Amino acid sequence: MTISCISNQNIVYYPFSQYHFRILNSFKGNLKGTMMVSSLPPYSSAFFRAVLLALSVLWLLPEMAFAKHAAITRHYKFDIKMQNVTRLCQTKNIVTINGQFPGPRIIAREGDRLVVKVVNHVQYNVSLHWHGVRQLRSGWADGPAYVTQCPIQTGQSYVYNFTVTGQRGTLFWHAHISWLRVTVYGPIVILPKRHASYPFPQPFREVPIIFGEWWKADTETIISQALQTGGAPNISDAYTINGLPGPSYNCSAKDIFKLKVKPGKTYLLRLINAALNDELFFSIANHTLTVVEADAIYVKPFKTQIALISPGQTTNVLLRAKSKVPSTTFAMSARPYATGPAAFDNTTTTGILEYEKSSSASNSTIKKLPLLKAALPKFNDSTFAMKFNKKIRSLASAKFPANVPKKVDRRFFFTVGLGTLPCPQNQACQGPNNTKLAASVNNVSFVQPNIALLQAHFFNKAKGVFTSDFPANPLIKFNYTGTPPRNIMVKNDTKVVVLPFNTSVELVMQDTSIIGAESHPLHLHGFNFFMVGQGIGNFNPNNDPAKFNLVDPAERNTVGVPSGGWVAIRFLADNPGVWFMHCHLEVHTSWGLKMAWVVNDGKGRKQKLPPPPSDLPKC
Ligand SMILES: *[C@@H]1O[C@H](CO)[C@@H](O)[C@H](O)[C@H]1NC(C)=O
Ligand SMILES: *[C@@H]1O[C@H](CO)[C@@H](O)[C@H](O)[C@H]1NC(C)=O
Ligand SMILES: *[C@@H]1O[C@H](CO)[C@@H](O)[C@H](O)[C@H]1NC(C)=O
Ligand SMILES: *[C@@H]1O[C@H](CO)[C@@H](O)[C@H](O)[C@H]1NC(C)=O
Ligand SMILES: *[C@@H]1O[C@H](CO)[C@@H](O)[C@H](O)[C@H]1NC(C)=O
Ligand SMILES: *[C@@H]1O[C@H](CO)[C@@H](O)[C@H](O)[C@H]1NC(C)=O
Ligand SMILES: *[C@@H]1O[C@H](CO)[C@@H](O)[C@H](O)[C@H]1NC(C)=O
Ligand SMILES: *[C@@H]1O[C@H](CO)[C@@H](O)[C@H](O)[C@H]1NC(C)=O
Ligand SMILES: *[C@@H]1O[C@H](CO)[C@@H](O)[C@H](O)[C@H]1NC(C)=O
Ligand SMILES: *[C@@H]1O[C@H](CO)[C@@H](O)[C@H](O)[C@H]1NC(C)=O
Ligand SMILES: *[C@@H]1O[C@H](CO)[C@@H](O)[C@H](O)[C@H]1NC(C)=O
Ligand SMILES: *[C@@H]1O[C@H](CO)[C@@H](O)[C@H](O)[C@H]1NC(C)=O
Ligand SMILES: [Cu+2]
Repeated sequence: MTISCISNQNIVYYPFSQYHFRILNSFKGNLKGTMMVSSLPPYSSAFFRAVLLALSVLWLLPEMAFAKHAAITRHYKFDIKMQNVTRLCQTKNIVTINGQFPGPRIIAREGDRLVVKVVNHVQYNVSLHWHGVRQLRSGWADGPAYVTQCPIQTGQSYVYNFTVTGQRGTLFWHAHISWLRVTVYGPIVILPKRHASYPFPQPFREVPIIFGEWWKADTETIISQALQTGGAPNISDAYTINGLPGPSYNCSAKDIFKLKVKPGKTYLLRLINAALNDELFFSIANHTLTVVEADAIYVKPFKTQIALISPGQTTNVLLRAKSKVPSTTFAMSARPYATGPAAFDNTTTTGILEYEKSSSASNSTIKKLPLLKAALPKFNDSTFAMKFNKKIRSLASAKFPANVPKKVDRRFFFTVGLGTLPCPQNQACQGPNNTKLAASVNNVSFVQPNIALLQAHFFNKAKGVFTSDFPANPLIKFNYTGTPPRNIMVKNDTKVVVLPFNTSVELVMQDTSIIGAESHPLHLHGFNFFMVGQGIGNFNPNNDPAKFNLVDPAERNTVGVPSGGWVAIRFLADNPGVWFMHCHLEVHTSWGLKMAWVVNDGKGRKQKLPPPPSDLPKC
């Protein structure tokens, strides 16, 4: 059953709006596609009640007829267009979807098909990635430019068509070319199947909290300047919560995200880190968060005052409002967890949590309430980071098992970190010792090809595009977390690892101290993996595997390789295609900290990648 509709995205992200899922909560079991409304006035609940009423009547019949097999197709139309947006006293023309910043919210239930028609009206080449969606046998819809598709060029369009299988929670979508994701991003909300409930108490409201990063200058200029000079790109001017920097920045008194809560109620905050280059600590003053989900997988609930969330990660937390209306408001703040050698944006973004007074209260009394500050760890608190990441465990229940691969077919050991490239002749470079800064995996700094790897693979035209000899181990062994070797030059190349279908993979990723140890949030496309182990210093293949957690490890798509340490992951290569793996600090991806896994077709009918859709963009 297909429903054609366009979503009602305009209620989101208004300064002072609550950005609540009123739609979801009003619809309850009756969520059906999205609404045929393209442009709405700023938030008006009366208006929405009217629309919802109309829609629920409209959908009453199909709802009953299809109650048994609930999976449906949801259509979205994404127009990529420029929009003037003012932040920090400056107006900037940014790339957006449908003129919205942050972009529209995608809502689906587990099992639904999503069909997103993307039309590019801007001067840039663009592709979109549905971050964390497994894309089972739908690799053509994954989106990283020159990996699974050529970019959508100006004036062209592409339909992303995929189902959401075996996932529920929060993910997000973002541009996947150059640095355009700085403004091109939005939430993906995956609800449980109809009549399925959460493995935690049903929240009263659900609220996406997307962290972003804002530059006053043009970010495409910033990254191309940096790649030219070989130096580090200019740092951002602010972080944002749902696109709003908040009161700690100049000119931002009106650009504050406010969350209004009712006393005694429980809220589900869907945290998403869409910042380009910074892992973030997040805390709400005088409130405790209960983590219930990470990367669209339920986790064993645990309480914490502070959450750590890396770019590319999503985390659902429950927030229980105090039972009585307090006489203060509470800061919801985020600032970076930073371990690297480079300068970073050390500012703090703040939203405000305030309690709704019973009906008669006026605006002015709320405004006068003092704001309680949130306490956050030191920027380089790696002890907190390690502890927090250890607490994230799969539910590993009968209903939500942790299917950790127990046997391993192939083992890989990858170093991840920085390095240098020689400075072109007749140029001065800003990297160490007149070099260009670079980054690599096993000393291979990935060079983007001119056509998509997946096309080259599918049509047997790899020659001249990529080679299949990506090293399974570092070519030169050294004390990865000790004194770096004399030669820290990387080699740039386009190499992949080829895996037979259903290979069970164990991968240890080891940070290096070259130029500086640093935490790297590594993101794998096409799979969830289990984080079976982590540690500080060099991975020890004799002692460390015995300590691996094969019972209830976190199942994720993005994991922080600890600064000066290692992480071990396992995944089953059960999805044919070409799957990108890269650091989700965009600057490191730009420098080459990326590679790809080619997973061949299996023998079975349902183990093969179908041919590309006819509208797949051409290079
Ligand atoms: C943005 O502002 C500039 C300068 O005021 C204007 O020329 C341009 O048309 C605006 N663009 C959009 C998309 O509104
Ligand atoms: C999406 O993919 C499904 C399965 O391949 C196909 O049946 C459907 O026609 C596609 N829809 C569009 C709009 O391309
Ligand atoms: C980056 O910062 C440098 C030094 O402050 C400045 O000269 C340059 O113009 C900045 N680049 C951009 C694109 O703003
Ligand atoms: C904020 O504005 C004040 C006064 O104009 C200025 O001194 C200060 O440098 C500004 N701060 C930032 C972060 O721009
Ligand atoms: C909130 O503040 C109250 C009063 O100071 C204190 O008793 C309580 O422990 C605090 N709770 C949290 C979660 O910080
Ligand atoms: C942020 O960095 C600047 C420049 O290095 C420094 O002057 C400032 O004290 C730092 N602020 C914080 C909160 O650490
Ligand atoms: C509260 O503020 C809104 C706009 O910010 C205004 O429309 C409304 O009249 C105010 N209500 C009271 C009771 O002051
Ligand atoms: C963390 O930063 C502080 C300065 O803010 C420094 O004194 C300390 O050595 C750093 N710790 C680590 C582990 O780098
Ligand atoms: C830069 O050169 C100096 C002297 O040759 C050397 O000691 C240092 O290790 C080099 N640094 C890097 C990052 O290559
Ligand atoms: C690696 O270097 C670190 C830091 O100097 C040192 O503590 C450690 O013992 C070294 N490890 C090995 C295996 O040599
Ligand atoms: C690869 O490295 C060489 C220097 O070794 C450099 O000249 C070339 O521009 C690099 N290519 C890319 C695409 O980065
Ligand atoms: C856009 O992509 C096409 C195909 O790869 C390429 O030929 C063209 O140079 C790109 N244009 C820009 C502005 O990057
Ligand atoms: Cu990195």
